[in-house]
Amino acid sequence: MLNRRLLMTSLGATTIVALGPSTSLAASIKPDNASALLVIDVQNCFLPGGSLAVKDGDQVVPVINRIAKSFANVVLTQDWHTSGHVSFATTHSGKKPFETIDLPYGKQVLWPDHCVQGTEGAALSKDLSIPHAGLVIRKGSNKDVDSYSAFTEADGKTTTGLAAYLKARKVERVFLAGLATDFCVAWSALDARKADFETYVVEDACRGIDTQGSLAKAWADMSAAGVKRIQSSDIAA
Ligand code: VGL
Ligand code: ZN
Repeated sequence: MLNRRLLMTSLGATTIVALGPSTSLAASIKPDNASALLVIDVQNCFLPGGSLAVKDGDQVVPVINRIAKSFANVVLTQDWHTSGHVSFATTHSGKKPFETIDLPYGKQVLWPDHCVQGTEGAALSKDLSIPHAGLVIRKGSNKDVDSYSAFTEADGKTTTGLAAYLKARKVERVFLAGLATDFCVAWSALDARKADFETYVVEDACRGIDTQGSLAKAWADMSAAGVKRIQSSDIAA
């Protein structure tokens, strides 16, 4: 869609007229009390220098700090694994990170050890500045089941309670930001749709891992599920 209209003169010269703020699409979304920001896994392990570092992962932090000011409801998540977690390559002899295995609940990508409960790597970035966040959800704590999603574990049935919490708070719309776009952000966004929330992913407030085409697939899956892809500049301060 165009956010600016072009007016052409009949003499072939072109005049570009930028119409006033009322016609601009910039900052067109104003979060209200029925909106919540979900800040996914902005943890040291996923930041530069971490064991499962997402490229440019640290660049999401100032963007998230800025947009969080527009939300009365903010939920933070932490990936929170046991040592020897089923998603770690080191748990499976002969397996390397980024290989996949079949588990009772489906295909599992194997990862470097990351976000072990209580470790510095599992801590939220010290540069996150969202003092008004109301809830921290920890997920992936079941040794035998991964949980990319903030809503439902990878078995497809065990809930974290997040949907019920949001509904009890009368939230109807969720906005997702954080790491990684193609895993925990995407799975959370898809589950948000399943729970009937209007769902937005703030693209420039996320970064992806992108292994084996995962980033393009995640955007395609999210689009098919009705997830809206927006930029932080679409959100009014
Ligand atoms: C994540 C891989 C493994 C994520 C968590 O936060 O996207 N990715 N565990
Ligand atoms: Zn994990």
